[in-house]
Amino acid sequence: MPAETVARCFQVPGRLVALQPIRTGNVNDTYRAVFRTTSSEEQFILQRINKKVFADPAAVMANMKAVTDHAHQRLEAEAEEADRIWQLPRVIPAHDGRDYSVDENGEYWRALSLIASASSFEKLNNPEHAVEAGVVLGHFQRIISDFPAGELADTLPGFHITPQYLAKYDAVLTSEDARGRLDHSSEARRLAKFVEERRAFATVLEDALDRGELQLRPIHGDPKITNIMVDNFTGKGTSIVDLDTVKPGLIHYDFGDCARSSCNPAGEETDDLSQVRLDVDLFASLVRGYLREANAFLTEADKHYLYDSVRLIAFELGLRFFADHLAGDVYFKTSHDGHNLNRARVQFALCESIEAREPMMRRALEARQP
Ligand code: GN1
Ligand code: MG
Repeated sequence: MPAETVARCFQVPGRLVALQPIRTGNVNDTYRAVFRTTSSEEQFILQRINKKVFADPAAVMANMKAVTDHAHQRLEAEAEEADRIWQLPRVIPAHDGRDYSVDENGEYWRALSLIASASSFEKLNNPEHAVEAGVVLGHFQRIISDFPAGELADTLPGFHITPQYLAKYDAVLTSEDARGRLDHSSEARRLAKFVEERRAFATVLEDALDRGELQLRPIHGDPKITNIMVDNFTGKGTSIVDLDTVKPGLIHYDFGDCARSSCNPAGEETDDLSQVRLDVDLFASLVRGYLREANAFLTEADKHYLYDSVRLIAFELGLRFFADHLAGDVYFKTSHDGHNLNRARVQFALCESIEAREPMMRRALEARQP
C-alpha cells in the first residue's frame, strides 16, 4: 500500500498535503507527513516497521506506548522545576484505536508526533552541544529508570548483548559464502583478526551482570547522536527520538552508543580512517552533561563500567557491520558493495582509538563524580 494511503489511517485532523521521505535510518522507512485544515497544520512522523528486523511489531509498539506514556507523566510532574520544556514523541493512534496500522501486504506502520522546532546532527558541533547530548540521554534514562523493566517485551532477542553477536558472527563464518568473502579480502581478514584479539573482552558487561554488579533497566537502545534533538531557538537539548529499541537492558550500552557516535568527529559513514578518533575533550563535555542527570540513579558499580561500555559498543557495532557484510548484507540497509565492510572498519578504528585513550577517558569520568 502506498505511504500516502497509510498516512490517512491515523487520528490526525485535516487533509494530507505532503509526504516527504527522511532517509537517515539504517532499518525502517521514514516519512514526514503534513496535514492541514483551513486553520491549522499538523506534521508527524510516519514509519514502516522493518519486519525482517522486528519480528513482532505489535510488541515493539506496546513497549513504545508504555514507556512514552510513563515518560510523559514524569515530564508533566517535573515541568514546573525543569530548566526547559522537554519534548518526547507520542504514539498517534490509528482510526481503529490501535497503536499501528497494518496495510494489505501485512506491513506495519506507525505514526509519531513530531518534535517541534528542533534539529539533529550527524556529529557534535562544539563542547556545549556535547554537554547537551549528555544531558538528553541522562534525562531520558532518569525519567524511565522507575519504569519496571520486567513489563517490557524483549522485542529484539540478543540486541546489545555483545557475546551473542560474537556467537552470530561465528555462525555466519560457517557458511561457504562468508568464508569466500573472507578469503578474497585481506582487509576482511585483518578485521577477523581484530575480532579474535578482543574475544575475552566481549563479555565484560554481561559478566558484571551475572555477578550481580549491574542490573537490567529500561534502555533506549539506539541513542546515537542523530537521535538526539536540539532546540532551534535555545540550543538546548530538547528530546530523544527513535524509540523502537526501548527494552530491558544495561544502560551502559546506551551511554557507550551515545559516546561512540557523538565523539568521533569523522562520523560513522566516513571513508577516511585516518580521521576516525575518540575526541577526549568532547567526551569530557558529554560526561559532564550525562552525569548531571544520571548521578541520580547510577550506582558506583555502574560508573565503574562506563569506560568499558564505550570501547565495547564500538567493538560490538563494528562486529555487527562486519558479520552483516560476511552474511551478504542482510540486516543493515546499504547503498553500495562493501558498505558494511567499510562501516566495520570505521568502528574498529574507533575502538582502537578508545583503547589508546583509556587513561584520559577514565580521568574524564572520575573528574565528573561528586
Ligand atoms: C541502526 O536504523 P537506525 O539508524 O535507527 C541499528 C542500531 C545501530 C545503528 C548504527 C534496530 O539504527 O543498533 O547502532 O543502525 N538499529 C537496529 O547506525 O539494529
Ligand atoms: Mg533506531
